Amino acid sequence: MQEYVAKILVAGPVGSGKSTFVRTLSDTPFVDTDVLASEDIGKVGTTVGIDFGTMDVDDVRILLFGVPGQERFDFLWEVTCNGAHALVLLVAADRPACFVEAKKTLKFLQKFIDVPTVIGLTRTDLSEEWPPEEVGIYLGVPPDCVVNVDARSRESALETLRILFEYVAPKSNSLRSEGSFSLV
Ligand SMILES: Nc1nc2c(ncn2[C@@H]2O[C@H](COP(=O)(O)OP(=O)(O)OP(=O)(O)O)[C@@H](O)[C@H]2O)c(=O)[nH]1
Ligand SMILES: [Mg+2]
Repeated sequence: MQEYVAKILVAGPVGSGKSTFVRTLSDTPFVDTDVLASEDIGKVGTTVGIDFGTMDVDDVRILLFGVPGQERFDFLWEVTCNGAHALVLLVAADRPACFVEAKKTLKFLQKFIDVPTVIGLTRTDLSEEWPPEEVGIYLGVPPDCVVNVDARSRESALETLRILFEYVAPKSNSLRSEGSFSLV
């Protein structure tokens, strides 16, 4: 029986890997809300609802909520961020134009929540890497809160959560801070 619940919001621009990240991590059947994209966004489907998955780590049940990337769904960002304990903002490294979107999304969410935040740079294998320092400066977050992640890899996605729980959250004191999670 899990004693604690941690609600994690997974946000970021279209195609940054939010649905993939939640699906990769979830131990329970992933709630998928993708539909066929009506325009060319470089992939077949896009999320129009709220992705949901869960995983248990020690005595913590982690609830993963993935929101759509499209700005027209920002009402879902606002609803879903309510009560979130932490934010994972994914940004695709091979789509530099999306960094502007990512910054807008972060600013939008920061109007509603002030929680430990990790920036996950995805798809770095497809593009020249942006140094985390530069991404951090651009997005206005400390550079050590920016990590590379392959959303398709459970190990890599777990590493992002590990950094969030064991490194970023203790600094902000707003998540359990003993660093006792064993995300293996
Ligand atoms: N090569 C590569 N592909 C990745 C990586 N991370 C995610 N992807 C792929 O990038 C795509 C991301 O798609 P989604 O997970 O649907 O993205 P999303 O952020 O949910 O997009 P929307 O719901 O449309 O906002 C998928 O095809 C993933 O397999 C990575 O690190 N490297
Ligand atoms: Mg999605």
